[in-house]
Amino acid sequence: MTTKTLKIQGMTCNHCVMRVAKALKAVPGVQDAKVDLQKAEAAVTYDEAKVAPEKFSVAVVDAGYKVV
Ligand SMILES: [Cu+2]
Repeated sequence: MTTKTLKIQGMTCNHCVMRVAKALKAVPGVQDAKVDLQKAEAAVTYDEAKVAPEKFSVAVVDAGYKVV
């Protein structure tokens, strides 16, 4: 397992946090996603054999936010 931290742009409340966390956790190979509103960050724990981190930005954009 590997953990990668993403900088997320556009989150304004806990609802956004939930949306981003849900989107990231829905990516196959992702085990956990911890999203921090204050830091505007998401820590994604994933199986590097199953998923490439590029997929994370796609999931975040699909949820309506941006990875910076
Ligand atoms: Cu929000």
